[in-house]
Amino acid sequence: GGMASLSRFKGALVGAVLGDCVGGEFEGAEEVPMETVLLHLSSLEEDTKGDGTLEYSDDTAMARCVVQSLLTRAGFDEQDMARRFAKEYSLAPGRGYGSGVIQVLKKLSSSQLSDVYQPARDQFNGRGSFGNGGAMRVAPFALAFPDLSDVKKYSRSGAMLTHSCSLGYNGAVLQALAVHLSLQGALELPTQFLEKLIAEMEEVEDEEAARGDARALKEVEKPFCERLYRMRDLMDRSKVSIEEVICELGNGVAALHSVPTAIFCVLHCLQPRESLPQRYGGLERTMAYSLALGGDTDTIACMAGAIAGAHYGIEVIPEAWMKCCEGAKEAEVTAQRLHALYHQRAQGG
Ligand code: R7I
Ligand code: MG
Ligand code: MG
Repeated sequence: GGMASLSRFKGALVGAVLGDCVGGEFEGAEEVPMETVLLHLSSLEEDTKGDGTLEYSDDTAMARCVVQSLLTRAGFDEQDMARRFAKEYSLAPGRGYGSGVIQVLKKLSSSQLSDVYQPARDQFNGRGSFGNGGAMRVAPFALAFPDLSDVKKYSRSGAMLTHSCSLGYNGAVLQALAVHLSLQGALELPTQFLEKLIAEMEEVEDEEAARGDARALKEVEKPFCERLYRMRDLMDRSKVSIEEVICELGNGVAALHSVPTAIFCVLHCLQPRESLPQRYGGLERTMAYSLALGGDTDTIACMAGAIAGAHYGIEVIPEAWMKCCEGAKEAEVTAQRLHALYHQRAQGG
C-alpha cells in the first residue's frame, strides 16, 4: 500500500501481536536452532490448532491498554493510560510481566497517587528501569500521531509511566521512530532509513538526563546511537552470523540489548537469506530470524513484527498464523480506528 495506508496500520499492530505470541515459545532460550524455529512456525499451518492457541503476553496486554487509552482519550492522557495498565495487571497478572515492573503496576492501582510517574522513578534504587517494557508496547504511539515530534514526545512519556531510566524510555522512542518511518515507506531505502534513525537519536540522546544515566550505568555516551552505528557496520558485511548479532547488539531484556536488535532483524530480512526458506516472504523471514536469536524472543519478535508489518502490510501475513494467535484478529480491527485517528490528526482535525 501507499504511505500510512490502512494495510500498513493493520500490519504493524498484527505483526506485533504475532511476534509476541509466536515468540513466547522460546523466551529465555539461549539461541534457537533455525530448524527448531521453522518447525514451530510450520506447526502453525496445521489446521489441528484451534483459534488463538498461542496466548499473548504482557507485551500485547500493555499495547492493548495503550491503544484503548489513545483511542478513548483521542490522544495521550497519562492518568488514563496508567489506570489501564494497573487494571489490566490486576485482572490478568500471569501474562509474564518483568519482575520489577510488577511493583510499579501495583502502586499505580492506588487511588491516592498524585504523580503517576513516581512509582516508575522509585524502581531500581531510584534510577528507574532500563528494561524493554516501554519499547515493547510503543507501536500504537506511531499509529496515533502523524507528526514526528509528537511520536517522540508521547512515546517517551508513555514509557516513563513504568521506565524512568533513559536507557528504558529512549529505547521506546527509537522503536516508535522505526515504526513511524516504516509506516511512511522509509524501508524502501534501508540505508537512508538507518541514517534517519541515527540523526533523530543523536538529538534524542543529547540531553543531560541521558548522559547522566549512561555514565551511572557505565555505558558509552549516546548508547543507542552507538548500537545504530554497529548496525550500519553489520549491514555492510556480506555475511553475518547469529552469534555476531547477539554479540554486537544483544538479545536481552534491556531496551539497549533488544530494540536495536529488532530493527536489525527487519533490515537483515528485507532480502532473501540462505538460512531461511525460499517460499518465505519478508515478514515470515523477519519472524523466523528474530526467534532464532533466542533470548527475549517474544519482545524482539514483537518489536520487529511491528516494524516489518508496517512495511509489508497486512496482506502478507499468513492467515494460519493469525488464527493461532490470541488477539490478532482484534488487533486488525482496532488498527482501523487508529488509522482514522491518525488521518484525522494529519488533516489538522
Ligand atoms: O521492562 P519490563 O516491563 O520487562 C519486559 C520484559 C519483556 O521481555 C516482557 O516480554 C517480559 O518478559 O518482561 O520490566 P522490568 O521489571 O522493569 O525490567 C525487566 C528486567 O530488566 C528486570 O526484571 C531486571 O532484571 C532488569 N532491569 C534491571 N536490572 C538492574 N538494574 C531493568 N532495569 C534494571 C536496573 O536498573
Ligand atoms: Mg512478554
Ligand atoms: Mg519478553
